[in-house]
Amino acid sequence: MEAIINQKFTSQDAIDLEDKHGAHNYHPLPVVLAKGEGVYVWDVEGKKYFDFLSAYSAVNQGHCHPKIVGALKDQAETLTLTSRAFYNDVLGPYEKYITEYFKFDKVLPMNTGAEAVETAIKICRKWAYEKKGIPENEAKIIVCEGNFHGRTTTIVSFSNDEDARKNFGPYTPGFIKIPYNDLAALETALKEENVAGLLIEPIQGEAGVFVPDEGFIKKAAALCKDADALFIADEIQTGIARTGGLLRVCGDCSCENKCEQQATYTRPDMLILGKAISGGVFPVSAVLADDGIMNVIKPGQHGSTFGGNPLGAKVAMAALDVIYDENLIQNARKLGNIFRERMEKFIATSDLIKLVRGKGLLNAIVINDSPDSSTAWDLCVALKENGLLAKPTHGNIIRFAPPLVMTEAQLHECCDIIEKTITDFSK
Ligand code: IF1
Repeated sequence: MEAIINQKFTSQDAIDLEDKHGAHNYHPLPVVLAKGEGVYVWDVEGKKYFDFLSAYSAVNQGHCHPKIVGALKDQAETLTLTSRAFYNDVLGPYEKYITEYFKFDKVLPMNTGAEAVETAIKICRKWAYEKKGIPENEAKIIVCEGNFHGRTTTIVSFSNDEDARKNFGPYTPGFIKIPYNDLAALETALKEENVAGLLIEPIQGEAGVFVPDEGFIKKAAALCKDADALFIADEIQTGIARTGGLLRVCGDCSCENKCEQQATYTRPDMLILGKAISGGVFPVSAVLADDGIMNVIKPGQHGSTFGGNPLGAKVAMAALDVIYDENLIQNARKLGNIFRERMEKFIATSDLIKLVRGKGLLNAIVINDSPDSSTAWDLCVALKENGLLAKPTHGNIIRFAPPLVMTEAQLHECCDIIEKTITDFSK
């Protein structure tokens, strides 16, 4: 066994090993990465690529950020895990840090995004029974068609992606599904009996970076408030500067600092964060809420062995520091505008691409071909050959989400690669 750890493998070896020994729950692009730094990753053979996925928006701060990795190293040599059976000297400071950062009374720390979503669902239900007076076991949570919130049995119960859902039943009841971006449908659903809350992505990622109408989120939150239902924002993918605000619920404001001072800010009753909260260095997720909601959870009622561990807590503080240290909110907004402007100009000349959409540096191009064709996949393979890594998503869409530490010159270089690849592909 020792031999395999030190052995040198080619890319093909690594692919073969995964194929033989790993469950086939993914279909990756054929590239094997061995190193990352900032906006770049390198494969086993030493070829360099721009990373235009950022591990699904987890690596917003760039690969192997020295401040974040430094925090990891220091804490790893000091104390990694105590469990919550005992206090540790990092969790308290982290909880103060993150609640001040996002302006909520309390945080409940978890590890993965799906766990944080599950946590929010549990808190919402408990709040509904104990504060809103909904009869036990009757609480309903509104969700949207095309949602992606993770892969637990409860979460896939309200997915409408057949791959994610089929044959994983029996499904958890208690969810009402409405179309995304449909205020009338939300208003109707909120009139049903025993509605506890709305769980929503401010931009739908998996659905193909679907941006709702201007003002939709603000109005949806207001409708929830009127109906005494919790507005629960899943910002796991959209949050932490990705979409050009600290959070997407901050809207398209032009604030330079903390976004809650802006008139456009919509404050969710519960905020769910994951991915980039640790810069992709370690699994860290969180649910934030004020006391009136969070205090329904008492000792023994929820938890996790690793949730709130000192290693993750230190990493998260460093990763959140980097957002303001390096002006990543402003950079994401500026580069996003440049990216969409260039793509729009290019699309006007291309029959292959229909449109570009997104906010900040969470963008997608929609391909002018049947959703079942392999064009998006083939284009991503061609992009890879030309030194840029992106991933196709449902219905012939390619998501473009580079690390937010990219420079303007690098972004233009990337746009050149994308335009040249599409032009050559169309020939
Ligand atoms: C995979 C998509 C991205 C998420 C939102 C919760 C979670 C996610 C809004 C769960 C996770 C991922 C996971 C990844 C694919 C991916 C994804 F294509 F499916 F939609 F990012 F765009 N809420 N998103 O986006 O977080 O438990 O994974 O930490 O491989 O499943 P997790």
